[in-house]
Amino acid sequence: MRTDALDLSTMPGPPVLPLVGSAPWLAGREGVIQALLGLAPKYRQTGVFRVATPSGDAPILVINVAQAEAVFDERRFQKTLDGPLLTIREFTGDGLFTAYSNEPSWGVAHRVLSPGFSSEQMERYLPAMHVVSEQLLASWRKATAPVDVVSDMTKLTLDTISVCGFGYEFKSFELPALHPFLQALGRALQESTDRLSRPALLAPLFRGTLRRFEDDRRQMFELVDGVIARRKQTPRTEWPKDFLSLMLSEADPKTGQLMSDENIRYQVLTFLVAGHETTAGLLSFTLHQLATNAALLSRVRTEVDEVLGDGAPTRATLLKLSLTMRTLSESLRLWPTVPVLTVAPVEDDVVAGFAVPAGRPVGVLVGALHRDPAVWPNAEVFDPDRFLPEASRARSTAAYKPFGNGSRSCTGRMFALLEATMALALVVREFDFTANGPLAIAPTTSPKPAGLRLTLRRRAR
Ligand code: MNH
Repeated sequence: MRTDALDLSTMPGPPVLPLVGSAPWLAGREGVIQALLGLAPKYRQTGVFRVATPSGDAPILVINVAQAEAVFDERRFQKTLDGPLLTIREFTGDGLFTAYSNEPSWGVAHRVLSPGFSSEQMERYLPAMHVVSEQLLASWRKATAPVDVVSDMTKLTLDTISVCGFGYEFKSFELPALHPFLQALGRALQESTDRLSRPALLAPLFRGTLRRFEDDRRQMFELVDGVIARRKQTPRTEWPKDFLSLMLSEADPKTGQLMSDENIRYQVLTFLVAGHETTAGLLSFTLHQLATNAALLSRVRTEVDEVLGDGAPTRATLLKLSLTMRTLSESLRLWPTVPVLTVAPVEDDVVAGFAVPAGRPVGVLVGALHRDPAVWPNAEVFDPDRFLPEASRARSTAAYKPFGNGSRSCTGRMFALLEATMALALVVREFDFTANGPLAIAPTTSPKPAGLRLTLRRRAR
């Protein structure tokens, strides 16, 4: 370690009080992440700051591109788990998202599941994605009141990933409320964030909450184990080519190892966790933007009309919707739905001049990185053209990380973008819509617009 590195305890940040840590500076209707984003501009000079949560975590947060470049070097820093991810791991175990990089099961699953994300496979998922999108459109055609966007986008993304992932139909658009499994999943995810604001000393008093978390976890395991058992009882010749079949039939090309049933259960839950809130949030933020930005809506719609016409979307036509996709990219810049990436130095290292011991978690506050004025001029302005190829090439690759970094980055990225592009294109093709107010953000684990409702009208054509 460099000897001139500063001591970590001198890193700037809001005051830390006994018992509650920096809670007064982290409170707010929009939740901890929005509070951190509000604090970030004060610390642009150093590019990092630290806080203390009531739960006793003391995250170091990187906010500038220059400092992020160092922590995205995988030879020096590796993904680790901290805060909410540790709670999520209680039900996703050593699944891809919450595995430690040095756990052998990560490598096995990464190799077995990679073919499940090939372009060929995407082609296979497309019809199912289309069916679910059509269910959304059908429910919106019938709507007699403003629609609850986050709820509907959640139904869309959950049904899509569960059908494509393991052939399970929640039929969310036919149910008046979210399926009990999905409620359990939602509560368990929320618990992962709520724990941050619970003073460590008081945590044992939250017995009811803990018991409910246990119940929710059991309920999730039961449903998933049932799905796995049923697939195994079905003759192999009838197995669909989905993630579950891959996991049950393919051995790891490197070790020859088959995935264990327990690990497969964790992967199924991982796909549900990693693959629904994030995409639902992305679609909701984008719809709010389009509802309040008539010029952009008109440009996107022109593109959709020109490329799709009245036809059914295919992978090839969706990939031609370049402005629509840039709009999604710009949404993820301003409202990244995975708000923090956590890494730790492999050996004692230095971040922004501060000594960080090996293994000490360091977070990258993605929304702040995506607003670094050194790289993003007029950062608060929504401008999809920041993602024109030339502009993207001119930027540091560390400047934009909505899908994470390096070997631990999102394997579902293409799946998510195809799904979101399809849903967005079909919605703007058919509806005009207005939002019920300016953007507010909900304090959920993955940020989402709070209380967003759209008033829909079938588009005059
Ligand atoms: Mn996804 C990892 C963002 C959609 C499956 N995803 C990650 C990471 C980010 C991320 C960021 C890395 C997290 C970290 O470093 O700790 N993911 C997204 C976003 C969307 C998304 C913003 C939608 C928009 N993800 C999806 C979908 C799927 C999926 C859809 C599944 C079909 N993601 C994963 C998996 C991982 C992951 C699996 C873990 C990869 C690994 O570590 O090997």
